[in-house]
Amino acid sequence: MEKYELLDPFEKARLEKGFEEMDDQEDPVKMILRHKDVRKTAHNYKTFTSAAVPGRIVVPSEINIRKTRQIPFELDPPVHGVYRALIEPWFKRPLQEEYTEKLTAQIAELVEETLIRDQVEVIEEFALILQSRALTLLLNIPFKEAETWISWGTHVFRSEDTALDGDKANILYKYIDGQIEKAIENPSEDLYSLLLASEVDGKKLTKEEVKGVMVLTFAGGRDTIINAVTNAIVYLSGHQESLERFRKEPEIIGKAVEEMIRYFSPLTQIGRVVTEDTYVCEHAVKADTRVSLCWASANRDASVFENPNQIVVDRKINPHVGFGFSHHNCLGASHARQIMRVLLGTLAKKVESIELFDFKENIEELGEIKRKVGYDYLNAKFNRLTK
Ligand code: HEM
Ligand code: EMZ
Repeated sequence: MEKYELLDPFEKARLEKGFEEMDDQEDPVKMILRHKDVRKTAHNYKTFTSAAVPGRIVVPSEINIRKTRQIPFELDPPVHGVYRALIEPWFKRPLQEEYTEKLTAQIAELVEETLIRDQVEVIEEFALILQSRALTLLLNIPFKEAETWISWGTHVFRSEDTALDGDKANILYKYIDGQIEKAIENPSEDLYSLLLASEVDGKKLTKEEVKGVMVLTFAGGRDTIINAVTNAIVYLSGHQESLERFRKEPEIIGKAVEEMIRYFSPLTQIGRVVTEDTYVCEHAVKADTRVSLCWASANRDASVFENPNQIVVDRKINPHVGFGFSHHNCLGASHARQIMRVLLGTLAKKVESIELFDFKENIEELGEIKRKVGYDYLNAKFNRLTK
């Protein structure tokens, strides 16, 4: 197996049954595996709700480490749409030219810092730094704030040895509470201040609601970006010819980004809670149990994607669900796409090849199924393009 490969562990169950079951803290999950079923279920919020107890739609469940409802993620229409509309324009700012220029400067500097090193640990010394620095642009916050976020490690709720770490989560919650108080005293042009000034039905958002948006922004955009960036580096280490292609045909970079999101599927699945007795793939499911939309499986469905287990950098038709589907589709997608486009473009311009040394894979345990989603650590060297 090539080092960059992320196998599809769902194939057999997807073909045979269309679903797979996993246990999770005594609240089992029926994972929905086919592209068609994932999309259909994502639409049907009346039977498959996101507005359950905070943390329950996440797998592994976060109900024991989180009381704050993440907004708009843990709401259903029509309320969902009201909150989403408040922040959607802000999350489209990454498409502006000035934003892209700043992001390009950040990433060019980081790649330069990496090129002069004999060895770099890609997770902590590249992907985490890139993600944190870029987030200062999304929040419109001073660049130096990234140093605090870098010190938290890759995932804000998980740590090396425990699936969910309450102490670690509390660091994030305290930090956000503090930032909200600062923004109340000293409003500025950042996301906190925008939220604090926003109204729903003529009423200002509560501090708890502001916190709900901010926790989601920090948590949802962290290990997803880190995995996307790291997997891209590993893929390119085995595919120097793709770097060359991006140099010669920069117009395909957008397609390559979509293909990498499909193939890597940095967010494996997100759950829903069943509101009434129903059927999933002809299989009875009871009210108040959990199902999940398994984006990673849907993205390898051979009835939708030709050669699903290959990265085809210029894949023409690519209806992947890596950023979700329907009303909850990823609000951070513009930011994530810009990061990946700028990264691939910058690497193509400056880097000839990437050498990999030792690494440890990050394997998610999903009942019987194991899925590689990224790396715990990965040492590499970037070699400068001299021609
Ligand atoms: C929603 C994936 C990056 C913020 C989602 C959903 C997916 C997803 C699959 C749908 C969840 C559902 O249906 O319940 C990803 C991937 C990313 C990424 C693969 C990176 C490659 C980000 C970033 C941010 C972000 C950078 C913000 C900083 C959000 C928000 C939602 C969301 C706010 C909820 C939208 C809603 O409920 O209307 N993401 N995400 N994501 N994501 Fe992302
Ligand atoms: C939640 C989730 C958001 C969750 C759209 O997905 O991402 C996960 O990484 C977090 O742990 O709390 O924000």
